[in-house]
Amino acid sequence: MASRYNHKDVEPRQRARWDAAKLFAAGEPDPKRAKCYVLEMFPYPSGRIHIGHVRNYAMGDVIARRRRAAGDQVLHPMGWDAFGLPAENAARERGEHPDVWTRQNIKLMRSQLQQLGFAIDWSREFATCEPSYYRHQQKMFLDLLKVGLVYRKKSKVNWDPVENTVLANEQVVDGRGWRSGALVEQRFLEQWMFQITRFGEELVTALDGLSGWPEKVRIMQQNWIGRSEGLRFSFAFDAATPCPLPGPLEVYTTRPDTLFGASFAAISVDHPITLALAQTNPELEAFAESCRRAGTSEEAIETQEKRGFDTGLRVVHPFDASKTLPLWVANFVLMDYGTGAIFACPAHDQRDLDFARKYGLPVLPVVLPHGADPSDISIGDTALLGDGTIFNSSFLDGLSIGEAKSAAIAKMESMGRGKGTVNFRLRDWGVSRQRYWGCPIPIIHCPTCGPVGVPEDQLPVELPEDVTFDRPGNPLDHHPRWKHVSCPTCSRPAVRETDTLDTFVDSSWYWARFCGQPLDQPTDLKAVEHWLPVDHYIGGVEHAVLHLLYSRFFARAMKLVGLQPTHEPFTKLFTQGMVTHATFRSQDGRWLSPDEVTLTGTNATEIATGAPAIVGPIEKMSKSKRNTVDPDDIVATYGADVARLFVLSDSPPERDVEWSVSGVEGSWRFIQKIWASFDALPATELGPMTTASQASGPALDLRRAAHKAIAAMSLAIDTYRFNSAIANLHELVGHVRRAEADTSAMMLEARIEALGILARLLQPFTPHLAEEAWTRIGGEGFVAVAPWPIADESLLSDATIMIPIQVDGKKRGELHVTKGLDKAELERMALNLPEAIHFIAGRPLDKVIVVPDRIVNIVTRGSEA
Ligand code: ANZ
Ligand code: ZN
Repeated sequence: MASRYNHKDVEPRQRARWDAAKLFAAGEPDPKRAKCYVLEMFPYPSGRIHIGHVRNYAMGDVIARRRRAAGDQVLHPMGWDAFGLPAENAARERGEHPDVWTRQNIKLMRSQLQQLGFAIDWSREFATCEPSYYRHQQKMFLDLLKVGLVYRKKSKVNWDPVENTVLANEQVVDGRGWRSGALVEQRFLEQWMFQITRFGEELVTALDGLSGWPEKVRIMQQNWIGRSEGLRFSFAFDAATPCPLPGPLEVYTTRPDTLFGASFAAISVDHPITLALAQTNPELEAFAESCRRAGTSEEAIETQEKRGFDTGLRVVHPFDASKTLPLWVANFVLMDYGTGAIFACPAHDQRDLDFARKYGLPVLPVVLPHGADPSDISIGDTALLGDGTIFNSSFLDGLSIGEAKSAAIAKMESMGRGKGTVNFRLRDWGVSRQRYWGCPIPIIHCPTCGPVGVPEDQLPVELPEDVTFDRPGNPLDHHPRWKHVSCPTCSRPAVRETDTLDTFVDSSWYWARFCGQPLDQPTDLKAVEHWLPVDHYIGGVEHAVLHLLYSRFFARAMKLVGLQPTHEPFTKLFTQGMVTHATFRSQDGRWLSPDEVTLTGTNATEIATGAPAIVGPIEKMSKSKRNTVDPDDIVATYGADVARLFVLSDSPPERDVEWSVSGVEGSWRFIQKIWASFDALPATELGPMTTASQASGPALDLRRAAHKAIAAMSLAIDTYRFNSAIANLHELVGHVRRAEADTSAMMLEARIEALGILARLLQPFTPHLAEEAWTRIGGEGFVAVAPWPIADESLLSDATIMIPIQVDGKKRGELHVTKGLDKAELERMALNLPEAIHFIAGRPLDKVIVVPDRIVNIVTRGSEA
């Protein structure tokens, strides 16, 4: 009698077995085994898990489970990125203490994750808001301070007026706070800085070695770091128009080859010379002020119209003393890039050209496009950006752009006027935040001694619990007692630093702490030596710049102070797509959740009112658009295995997957079908580790299908093609079911072998079902730790291979055939291939060269191939 698969019974029972056996504890480092550290970006405990989390952790879990079964020692931990603003907002809005709010969320989300059956070593769980974690972060801060990687600087900062805090440049998106969306203001504040630029060069060059990272992420990192090679040189001021400040004007350029095309020089509205001139020039002051109001961040500037102000000063061309250039103040020159001053060559730079056209400044081309005639080069509104040969440029004439750059730099250096330099867009990382719910910065400010590190034996500096959120600003600052202490050096009254660390710091090194958690040190040296780097790191592409860059910085900084051994923390990186869902709106614009509408064809009706509803685009699930699904509901209705299977089916994992009820039901039916294939096995003495080596005919076909599934799925999982792996599962299950009609002993043997393989292949995807199935067919212990099946090569031999088909030595098509086909057969197929017929184009054949399993080359008469 066939039994229906009941997830409500199976899933909790199997999880209880795993827990009792502590199956997923990583254990002490075992140098005799291969290790595999699988990590998904740890969650922020915002409330409940969403379906995107399910997809993220399901991917990591598939890898972790497969590697464990393959014999690796696997570390697959979980923790909580628990500091951050939403906790403080909850405190402000609901009067709940951030700590209480955070812990409640963690508790709920932990139980949700556990329900999904992830093979996680929960014994290593921690939250970054625990003093037992952040004390080590404070110690590291002091360690890095000693080696100069932490320093203090008064600097212009991005101020988020809604969050009342400083933002890193990376956290400003299009001139707005990345979280609040508020327009960012510029302020001057004392800041604690991490000197990420010390590793600027290395952070770029090491990208080449990160072959396990998506190309697009490497490019994003590279652009962010923005390494450029160029020249710093100085303009002397024309004696007729002396500068109010002493010294020449220093500029930075990446195009010294275009120097003879210079038409003006320009400085930032915040340049010291601008500030000096503005003191006596109210018109300039007004101009500068209006530019500042429009925003001086890179993003703000890119979108603004170019505006300028002629200072009336002139500078002398460094290569031609007879020529002077006007000096402008321009809104597109950034103060904190290069030197805050440039020379402009409008012919070969669009920004410069726009500016020159607007203010009637000269445009002189100096790069002649290949093949162009110097006499009819004219430039309209589009700058010439392409390659070419230098002309109109005295000693640079005739050189390529690259050669001219080198020659101009050499000349400038020999004149003692400049130096070839490397410049980075990357800025040091300001980490001070005026917030309560973050890691306290372990510094005491003494009026006599200045900033003093909190002595190590007094760490951690814990957050006070009794804080109030009834007024804006930092509760640590308002606290009546917390900040008042005595100076560790001179014992006089002093105050604590009340800024806390940017929460990106917390997530920059947690991967090292998971390896081992000694009480008195940030890392366990033996454990980090064993486990690091992380072998598979999985998470959202939204972290492609900030979080990954900061982690790469921290790896280097920690290595420098001897806390862990690796430069690059993550060997392989996988960025997964999102889970999307249809959206609907009522006629009056209310968002409707998908279960509030019925769909007939492409027409939607709001169930409650019977009125037609508007079908919106398919979008990332979000609460505001009401198109979310709650993983708890899915688990309750269909089971954890269905949820896991669905989020990995259908779409390649780097792409978005669209949630649909029919899709989920499809996964549910598949699970029923899988169970039926196990349940249909008649009683047998044979176990799931059987090898049906005597099989022939259809039984051999089944064996082949099973072993091909092993090979295909192993590869698919190892290359993050989880959807293909699931497609392989479908094929194998189909084959097993079709074989059920054959009740011969030989087939029964092949079937038990196939089912034994199937249970082990299912294990990473639908672990509860796999465990139940394993037991059903007489498997011992846990399928979760049963050895990963190994494909028998001899059974793969009829696997299809690709054979390139050439016509006269050029590849024109391919044949996908079973291995081992003979010459005659291959020749016949190749000659019948439409692409081959097309390229033979009716010519008589000279010969057909066939190398079985490798290639077919069709040679026509008269050709040389
Ligand atoms: C002259 C020139 C001629 C330039 C030309 C470009 C093209 P990257 O590659 O991003 O490093 N620049 C330098 N400092 C600047 C600042 N503070 N604000 C705005 N622009 C600045 O960019 C370097 C180029 O950007 C430099 O090379 C400079 O313009 C400009 F045909 O110098 B160039
Ligand atoms: Zn002191």
